[in-house]
Amino acid sequence: MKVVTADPSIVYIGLGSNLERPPQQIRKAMRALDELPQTRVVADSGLFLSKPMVTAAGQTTQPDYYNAVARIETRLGPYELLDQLHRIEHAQHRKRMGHWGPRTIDLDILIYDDIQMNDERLTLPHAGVQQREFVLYPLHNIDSSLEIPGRGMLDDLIKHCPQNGLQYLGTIEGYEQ
Ligand code: A4P
Ligand code: MG
Repeated sequence: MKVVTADPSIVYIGLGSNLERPPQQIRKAMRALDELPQTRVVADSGLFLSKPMVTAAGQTTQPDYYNAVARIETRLGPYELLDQLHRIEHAQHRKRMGHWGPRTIDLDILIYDDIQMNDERLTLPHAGVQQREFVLYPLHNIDSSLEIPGRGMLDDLIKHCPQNGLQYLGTIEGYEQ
């Protein structure tokens, strides 16, 4: 009998934290991603410091965020992967103070192969990727020639996305804090 092993999917995960020693939260989540079944981290963006997004209500009183992006290869399907991300979030005692509020760790599926979909559990690519400097610039560190399915070429999207004070801090493992 022939065993057929499909190629793994290429997926980009966004990591964000602004509570309880964020660089350590990012480091821990990155390691947890690499330990997921049938999954490995093949590249990361390094660590970035970013200003919190301003909500429609104009609320900005929360700490700055630490952000990073990981490129993973996985044989988990999109929903299986989403469940695993929620498991990692819970393991890191995620507290969520409202939509867009401060959090110990937030893991979003930014891009999953070339899938474009929108249902009650999952929007792919993640809604808003093309406006977020803390997503586009880290993605650019991994692959400057990337195309975001249905949204455009990363190079073009970045031209219309101000850095808004985004700072590159160096490698995730090397950053002291
Ligand atoms: N969901 C749908 N699509 C996806 C996807 N592609 N990846 C659903 C992950 N989840 C997805 O998410 C709520 C629901 O979205 C999930 O149950 C899932 O089924 P959540 O993470 O539980 O809630 P949330 O994080 O409060 O909402 P959301 O919309 O994910 O918020 P965002 O967009 O992640 O924004 N400022 C800076 N500088 N850096 C940040 O990282 N992050 C946020 C959170 C706000 N401001 C920020 C940052
Ligand atoms: Mg989220």
